[in-house]
Amino acid sequence: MTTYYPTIPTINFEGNTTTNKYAFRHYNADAIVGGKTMKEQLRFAICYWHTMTADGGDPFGAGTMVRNWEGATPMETAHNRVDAFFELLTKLGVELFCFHDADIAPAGDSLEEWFANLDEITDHIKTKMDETGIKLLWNTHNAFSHPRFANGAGSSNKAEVFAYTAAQVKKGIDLSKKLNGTSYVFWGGREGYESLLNTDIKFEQDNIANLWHMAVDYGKEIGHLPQFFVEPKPKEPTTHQYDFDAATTMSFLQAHDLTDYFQLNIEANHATLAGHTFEHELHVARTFNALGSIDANQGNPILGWDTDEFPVDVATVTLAMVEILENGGLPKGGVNFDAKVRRTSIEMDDLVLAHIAGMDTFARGLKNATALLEDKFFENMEAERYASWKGALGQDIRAGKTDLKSLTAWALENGDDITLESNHIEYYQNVFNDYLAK
Ligand code: XLS
Ligand code: NI
Ligand code: NI
Repeated sequence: MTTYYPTIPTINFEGNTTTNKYAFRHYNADAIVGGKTMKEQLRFAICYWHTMTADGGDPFGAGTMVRNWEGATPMETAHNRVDAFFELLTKLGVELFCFHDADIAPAGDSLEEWFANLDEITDHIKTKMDETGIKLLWNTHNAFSHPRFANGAGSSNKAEVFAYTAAQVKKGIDLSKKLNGTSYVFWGGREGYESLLNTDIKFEQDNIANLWHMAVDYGKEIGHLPQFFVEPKPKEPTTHQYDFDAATTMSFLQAHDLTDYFQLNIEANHATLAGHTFEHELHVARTFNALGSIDANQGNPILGWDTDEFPVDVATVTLAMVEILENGGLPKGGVNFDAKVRRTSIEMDDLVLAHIAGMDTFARGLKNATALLEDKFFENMEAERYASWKGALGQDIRAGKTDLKSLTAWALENGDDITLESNHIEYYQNVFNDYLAK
């Protein structure tokens, strides 16, 4: 059988003193951390788009990547990619994957031809899944690249584009059923607007909600209802995206009666584009019981766009893992590397090395977060900070036993004697750093 990675062995755990670059330094799949294996805790997934179809091209220049799966026809390339993808997953020991319809099969000359190509390629994918035990975490539709989506998809000004998108969503759910996918993602793409001079926000948002309800209804009808996720992003490609951040998206889901079927897929780089931290977005999602999955990557603070770099920042990933552990894991989701190698990382083995880096960083984050939680780092600090709420006044307020009149009476008698204690935040930041060094 052809191998696309002839020089790459199966990647094993060797510890951080190893000099073998094709080894995990921290990720030890079967080691127990926090009561479960690292594999169960982290649920790694690899995405098809960056790993199999990105070529390193950017707005200033052509692709740079050297890839060995190009075939004589687009379909031959698509088939080769399936084999190369499953070889990569297997060698890294990653058991979940994600894709867009547009990533896996060429669009051909008509929608009918595209659907036929998708059927053929997913037959191939299914064979590989059966052979390896690798599972589909989520799939999605690409309703943003083709020129027809210039004005959005579900939010388009043209009903015809809405109908075309609906056909892609139906096909996506059919493929999810065929491959027994756990979840299905709606990322906004161009669902947003560039100018209010010509936009009716309520009209467009109602149409998006209508599309999502159709997806739920169709899933029920065919007896395959994946967990739906929305992936918030504040901008890019449109100036104002409707799913700006976790809080905005939750209010949209609540307003349109969709919270029973939709959770959030939080991407690190989208969080920072929204002016938040990754952990903030995860925490907000969690407070709504809606933290479903994550797109693991990181942005570059010096650049203001979605650079989708592999996650290597141990401090951020530690805080993200705290949120994931406090969420009870990501049972319908996973840690999906929505990340691409840099334009200068042109060799095939960079795909391997980049995923090793991301997996090791999350393994470190998991170990650090588990230690922080076991030591009650946050619990103790918060207990101290919120101590006054344990007193008689705080308990009465929380229990709903007070009103503005009774609290005014309290304030008139005692309010001039309020004293504040220090947060000692620098001390806690210093202690937090100890956990990163372990
Ligand atoms: C783009 C998004 C996209 C989604 C899937 O910024 O991250 O890749 O994850 O459509
Ligand atoms: Ni993403
Ligand atoms: Ni993104």
